[in-house]
Parts: sequence; structure tokens; C-alpha cells
Amino acid sequence: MDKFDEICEKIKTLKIQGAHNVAIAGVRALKYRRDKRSVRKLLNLRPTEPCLRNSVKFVLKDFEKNYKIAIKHLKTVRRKIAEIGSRLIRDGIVVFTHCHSSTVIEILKMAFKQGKKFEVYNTETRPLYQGRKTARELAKIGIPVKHFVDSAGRIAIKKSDLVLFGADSITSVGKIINKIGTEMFAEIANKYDKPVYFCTDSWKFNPKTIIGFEEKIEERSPKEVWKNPPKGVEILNYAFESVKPELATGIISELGIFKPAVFVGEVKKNYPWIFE
Ligand code: RUB
Repeated sequence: MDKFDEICEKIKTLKIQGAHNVAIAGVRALKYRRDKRSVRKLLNLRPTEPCLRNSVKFVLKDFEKNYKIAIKHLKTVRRKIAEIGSRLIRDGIVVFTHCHSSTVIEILKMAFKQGKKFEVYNTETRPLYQGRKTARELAKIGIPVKHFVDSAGRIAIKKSDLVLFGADSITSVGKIINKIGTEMFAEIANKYDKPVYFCTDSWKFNPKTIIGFEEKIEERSPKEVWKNPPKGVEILNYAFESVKPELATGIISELGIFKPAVFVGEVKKNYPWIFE
């Protein structure tokens, strides 16, 4: 297995996961191979990942020049988002999060470094338990974490003050695609008047949605849910779901905090190449 295939394998099996880390790894993979077939393989590993697609498109325009620009953007953008997002975290609050978003983690870490005292409630995120990764990373630096099974999400949200999710994709009408369960949790948070923010690099905007394409929702192997189900039981293992823009209090990106519709305009102003 060469270096390119090694990276692909890690993305496919979620050893490398989260839209942002997938995009960084994908751009790095282009150093080893960038023929048409390999690029197609790379882009099909996780179909719901426009950050990967946008980054690859940008780098392939002019590899020598844009590779460095893309890596620099991807490596520094989370810090910028954290500077903006950490302002929402106050002493004594409880922050609810779902799955594992490196962007959300960066915000929480920065708030903690600023000396803020808060707690995080998070979900397991079945079937692959990315929530454990979140809990482990936060606990390691000293942020107190209470960990819940996914179906306890309502109870956890009711006791929280702020909800932070990551994002995999944002569409032209401001829908946000994130880990399965996110819309259900956003609806619950709205019911209890808890602010809901999506924390994201603006390169996750999906330009294809302007011309009518819906973001593709990745379906993963049923074996991840139940290895040997009885005959007659069909398992649908959707990795992501789409969240209605009206459920979002705001989108936190390196461009600032905006309502979804305004966010789309800001992306266009700052990164016109995404729309080309
Ligand atoms: C991860 C997930 C994350 C987003 C954002 O899903 O839904 O919330 O990808 O992550 P999976 P980041 O584990 O299936 O990749 O902020 O790191 O880009």
C-alpha cells in the first residue's frame, strides 16, 4: 500500500474523521498522486464532504502555488474560528455537543485556556462512538465532561446553556449538514430556547447546491450498526443529516458569526473561486 492508499484507507475507516481533518489529509494525499482516477477515488471516500472537494479543486488549479495556500488556510482557520466562538462561552455554563468536531473542540480549548470555567455534556454518537473521542480530548486538558447515550440527548440539552455543533456542508439556502442526530438535537434545543451554533470553516460551503443539487448524505455499512441482524431486518446507517436553517442561531466561521443566509453571501464575497 503506498502513501496515497494509506491516507484513503484511514479516511474510509474514520481513523481520520471530521470534515476538516478529512480535507487536510485529502490535500496531503495529492502530494503522492493526482491523476484523474486517484482524485475520483479520494473524493468518493466520504461523499458528504465539500471542504475536501473545494480544497482539492483549489489545489489542482495550480498545485505548486495553491497546495501551500490550502494547507495554511486549513491549519490556521480553526484558531480564527476559536477566537470568535470562544466569546460565547461564559463562566459557569454547560455546553452541549454531539459527535466529534475538531472545530468545536478548538473553541472549547481556547475558552478553557482563557480561564473560563464551564462544563461539557456530550453524546456517545453511535454507531462509531466519535463522542468518546470528544470526551477523551476535553477531559485530557481538564475540561469537565458528562457523557450521555444518544437517546439521553433531550435531558442533556435541557440542562445545557449553549449548543455547539460542527458542520460537514452548508448549502446555498443555508441548510447545514452534520452528523446524524444533529437536526433532532437542534429541534430539542429550539424547544427549550437554547442557542444553537454551527462551527465551521467556510470552505465547507457546497457550490453545487446553487444549481439545484442536494448535498449527498453518506450511507455507511449496516455492519457498523449490527453485525449479524436477523433475516428480515434492514438497517439504514445514514452518517449525516440536513438541518433546517431556521434552527440555527448562527454559523460561527472565520468570517464571523452570521445567520445561515448571510453566511452564504459572506462566503461568496471572500472566496469567489468556490462559486466558479
Ligand atoms: C463528524 C462530524 C463533525 C463534522 C465537523 O462526522 O459530523 O461534526 O465533520 O468536524 P464523521 P470538523 O465522524 O462521520 O466524520 O469540525 O472537525 O470539521
